[in-house]
Amino acid sequence: MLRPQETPSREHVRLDGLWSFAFDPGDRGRAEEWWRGDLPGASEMPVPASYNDVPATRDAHEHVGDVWYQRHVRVPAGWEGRRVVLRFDAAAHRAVVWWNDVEIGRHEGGYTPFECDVTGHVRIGETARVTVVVDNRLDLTSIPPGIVDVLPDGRRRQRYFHDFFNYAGLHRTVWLYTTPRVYVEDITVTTEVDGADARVRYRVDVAGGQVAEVVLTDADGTERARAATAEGTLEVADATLWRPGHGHLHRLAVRTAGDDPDEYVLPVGLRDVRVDGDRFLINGEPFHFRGFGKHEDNAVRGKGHDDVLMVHDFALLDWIGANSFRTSHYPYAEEVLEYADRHGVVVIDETPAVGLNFEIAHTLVPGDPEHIFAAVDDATRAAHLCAIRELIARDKNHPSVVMWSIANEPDSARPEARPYFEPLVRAARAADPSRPVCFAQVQLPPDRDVISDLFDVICLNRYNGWYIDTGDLATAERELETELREWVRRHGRPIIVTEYGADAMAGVRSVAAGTWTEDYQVALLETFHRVFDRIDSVVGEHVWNFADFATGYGVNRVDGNKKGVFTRDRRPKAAAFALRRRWKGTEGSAADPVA
Ligand code: BDP
Repeated sequence: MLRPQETPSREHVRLDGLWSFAFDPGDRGRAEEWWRGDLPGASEMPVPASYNDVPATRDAHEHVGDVWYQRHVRVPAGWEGRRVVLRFDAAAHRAVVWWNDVEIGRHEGGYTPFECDVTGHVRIGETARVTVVVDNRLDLTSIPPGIVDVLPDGRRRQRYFHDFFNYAGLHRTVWLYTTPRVYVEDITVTTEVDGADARVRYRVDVAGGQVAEVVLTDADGTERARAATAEGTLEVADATLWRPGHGHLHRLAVRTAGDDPDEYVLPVGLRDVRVDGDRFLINGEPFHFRGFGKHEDNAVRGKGHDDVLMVHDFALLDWIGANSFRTSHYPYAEEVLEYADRHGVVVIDETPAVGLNFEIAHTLVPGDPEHIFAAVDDATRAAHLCAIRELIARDKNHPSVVMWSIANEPDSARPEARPYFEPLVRAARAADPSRPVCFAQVQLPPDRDVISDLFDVICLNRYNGWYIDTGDLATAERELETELREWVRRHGRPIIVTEYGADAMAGVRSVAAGTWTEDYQVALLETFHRVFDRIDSVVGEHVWNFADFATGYGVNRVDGNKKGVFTRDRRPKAAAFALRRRWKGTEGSAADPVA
């Protein structure tokens, strides 16, 4: 799915800003058809943002159900005769959209975009009313899953099995954009590197017409290859490659035939990715992942995309010497991937399939199904499949993305996990044969896990010294090493430890390095690093987490999860300097933090 862009044939208007907004705790809006007029009792709500923490009430923070967004839109006069599209980069988690009185689209899945073609509804020069209802409920058919309880007093309470707050709303940009009637619908590129040369296989889907030309240029605009077919291979001799740390991008300009041609320009990174034995290769060279599992999370705006925070986070990744991150636990805003493409940051791209596991959730109540695979059904699997396909459809052309993670910590000990995952892995490979596929596995030894052999890379989330052998790093070190060696013996594949870490309250220090201190967090990370350095098959270390983040309430959470090496407002804890020392070889010093 192509992201809107401005070219000689395409224009767009961003519909970001303040929208009219109403909570709908009594579920009246759909029955009373609120889209037909102004929203009753409306307030104002910024887009993009999560709505939860903006109004400063507990009811807003904990709202479960529908909310309504509305604004008026004027279609520019110059768009007469064009195709007009309304696009939502994200609506968490289910949305229905109306253009004046007409329903024009609906979508499920809070982290991938959807579009509504409004060409037939648009009257140029007139102002239209756009209304969106967004439902944040997670149930056993949604990805991620959850359960909504209705309490004796009639209130709803949302339970879910993942460890981050269920922020909701219009988290990303809303666009109105135009194309010619014959338009470039999709482009798919895969790239291969062969010594100094590279190859770009491409396919262009044109709606209602033909491709006229496809031109590949270098970053400085020099033409490197050209074709006039919808599908083909472009050879680039002596190519400048995209590589970690060097986000060199070529451009693939596509033009359709006819007297009203559409033009689209896709950034392309020439690189390839392969797993060979226990190595993870980018352009044939072993790559070692250094970085984090992150979250889209910030004070007040929740999961609302924010360029300021994004650029700052990338600056901190650079400062600390990270070369990669995982989009735990859902697809991030496309701006993030584009930035990673331009700056050579490597990404493991994850679906929102987090919490397919009742064993670690501790939120079950009597009457709940015994395990996750007894609870989910074909609808859940269809939603999961759709999440995989939409992720790949959106992100397949990003050179920064080197692997798909199709789930985080599913209950991979249950025999039922295998028939559940087999078709999903197949679907991921069918959608993109060019990238390895993984999932992040929760603390289960290899003899208890029933699905890891289906995947290309063993990705392990490990909490030795924290949830297991709490406070005892000597035992943690021994058991972690024994377990990792067992994975090497059984699978012989590359291992990335996709999560390891400890909660640390910023400012709490102790010479005894007790749990929750900054000192214990440092000691735990160093313990893991000693083990990693003794095992060649460990090709990656992603600390959990980059920054502290909001969670639901819990007796082991103090105003959220504190495993960040930065605080929620991005101040470094001691662990940040320790990591910088390891990853950059530079003494991190509070007195000289930017050196
Ligand atoms: C892992 C999850 C992650 C949690 C983390 C933790 O993958 O989402 O936040 O544990 O407990 O199990 O901090």
